[in-house]
Amino acid sequence: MAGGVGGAKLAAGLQHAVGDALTVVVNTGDDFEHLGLHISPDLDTVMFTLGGVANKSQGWGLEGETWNFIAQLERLDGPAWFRLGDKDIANHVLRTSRLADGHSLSRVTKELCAAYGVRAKLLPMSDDPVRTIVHSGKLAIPFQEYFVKLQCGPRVDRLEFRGADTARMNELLGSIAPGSLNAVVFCPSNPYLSIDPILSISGFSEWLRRLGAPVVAVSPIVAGTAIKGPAAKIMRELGHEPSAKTVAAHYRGIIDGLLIDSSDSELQSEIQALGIKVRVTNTVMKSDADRITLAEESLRFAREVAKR
Ligand code: FO1
Repeated sequence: MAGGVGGAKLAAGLQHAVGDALTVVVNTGDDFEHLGLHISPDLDTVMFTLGGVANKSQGWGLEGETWNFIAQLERLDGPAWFRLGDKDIANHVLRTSRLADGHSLSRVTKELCAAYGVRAKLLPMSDDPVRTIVHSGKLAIPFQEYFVKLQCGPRVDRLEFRGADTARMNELLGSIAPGSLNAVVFCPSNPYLSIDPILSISGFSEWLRRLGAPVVAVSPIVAGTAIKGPAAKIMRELGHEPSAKTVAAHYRGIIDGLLIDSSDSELQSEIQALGIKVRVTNTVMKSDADRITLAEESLRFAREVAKR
């Protein structure tokens, strides 16, 4: 299960490890309509990363991008705050057009993934709309305005996943037979912004339990901070201490094991006291090799957890 950048990196490592045996359930709470285009940022980040064409330094969008469209949009006083690269626009236009033809987001994702040579199966968490809304004081801020326009500035009082109560789980998940998976891995994405929207879909947690597969998560918090993004800031704003222990407590009852970074090894016993098994390893992925090593470590850990 994955959201944006951190999740996509481990998903790429898992794809290297198990190829087309991998299914990635991707958050769509970041999706929004912009300039008449349906934009699915996390699906694109995972797809580009698994297709080997992601802009690694930026964390989103395509490598080798040009920006003629957004420069012209700026000249026209259009909403250039959400930067759309010239090649990236082809992606959004095609997705929007296929959706308008009545195809599902899953179908469109499958077509785009084939075009980008992605071997894993990417599944939007739902084909129905779910939108993350950030409640800050009296404001209800649509996610991309919070994340990009406001640079994650506003204090998060509450997160709403609008539509989650009526959204149906991706129906393709129903075709995964209980007992058929070696592991479920929560990639090191933001627990609140990327994993919770997926878990909020009615029926998802029950489906996960019925699968009977060991569920392990990789902590996105290392030494009290997030590698990238607002996870630590949101933890503090929601009244928690930013640490791998908070991640463990957040996933308690859903995960069987948590992989934490060596720099957090002193948290191992506290987390085990929560009834969650712990693996201490390097969870910071600086290279492709790191992604593969962490992926293989996660799968080994899941097998161990399953045996106990
Ligand atoms: N993130 C930004 O911080 N600034 C941007 O201008 C921006 C543009 C953008 C365009 C397409 C796309 O798929 C993602 C984009 N992102 C941008 C990332 C996006 O905000 C994602 O929601 C985050 O990566 C969080 O998942």
